[in-house]
Amino acid sequence: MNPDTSFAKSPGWLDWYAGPTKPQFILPAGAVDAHCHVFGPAERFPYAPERKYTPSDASREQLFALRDHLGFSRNVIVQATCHGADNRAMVDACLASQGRARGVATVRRTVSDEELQALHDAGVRGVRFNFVKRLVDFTPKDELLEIAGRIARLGWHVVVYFEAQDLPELWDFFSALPTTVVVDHMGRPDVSQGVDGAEFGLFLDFMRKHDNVWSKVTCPERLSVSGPKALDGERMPYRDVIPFARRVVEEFPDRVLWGTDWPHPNLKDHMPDDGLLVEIIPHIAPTPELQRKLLVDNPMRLYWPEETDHGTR
Ligand code: 0GY
Repeated sequence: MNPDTSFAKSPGWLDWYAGPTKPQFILPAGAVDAHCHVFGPAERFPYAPERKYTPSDASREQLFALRDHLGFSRNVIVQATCHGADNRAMVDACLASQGRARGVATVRRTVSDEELQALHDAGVRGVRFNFVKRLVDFTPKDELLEIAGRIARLGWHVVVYFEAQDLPELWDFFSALPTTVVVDHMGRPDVSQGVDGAEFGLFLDFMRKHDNVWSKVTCPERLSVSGPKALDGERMPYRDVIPFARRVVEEFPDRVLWGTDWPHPNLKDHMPDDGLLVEIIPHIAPTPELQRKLLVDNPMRLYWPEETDHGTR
């Protein structure tokens, strides 16, 4: 069978964790899981021919069940690279959510104004530019700038995914973006270099110098070197990542977002229990006020501005 259409999972693929713990940390009312994905189901929403991995399906119903189980009210569903620029699975989930999910799409420069408007009507409020080489092929920066200019007119923002060592090269490009810019997973620091290391210092500097830049303080399970893993009831997992996230939350409380990253694509070692991931939140946002900003006020301002007193640019 043609490997492009068989949708057999990539070798070594880990299925997402079934039956997560109920978190002891009670999320504030209206909390938003601001980084998660849907995958397929492949027979309805085929994976893209240009994908770099084939995941196990993770449907909208399964995502909404996780939302309810963990105590979230809403989701921001980020287009995953396994679906390329075919946003149908993400759009379908947004439309089925009864207003409780908004989306971040992937588009090419060939996207028409009508298609952008249809994405907007479905709940899309951003596009994602991915610079992680194991996930995507290179897209020229002039194409990305052109897209950014067009989506800015819709009031959308740009989500960027890159690895820490690439920030110096990307700095000028990011600085030229005309929208709010949301960085995935704190720019993926190498946590073994320490929270006071030069690499993370550059990222903090980047946020200091650009007040339109936000960060998702997400993915400790991806960044952690020494764990412990979010398994077996461990309520303070990935301790080596906590100081990084806490530093960002405390310095930029109005420009941070949190999400599960369910269903956790491309983890090689283990799959986290999402209930235990939620237990990390009070360690990175230690006061109720910081928790409310991180989980409610900030994502609402960015994704549901019409429901807040003031929007964001
Ligand atoms: C994440 C991280 C990853 C994958 C993707 O779109 C994607 O395929 O985002 C990764 O492999 O690091 O944010 O889900």
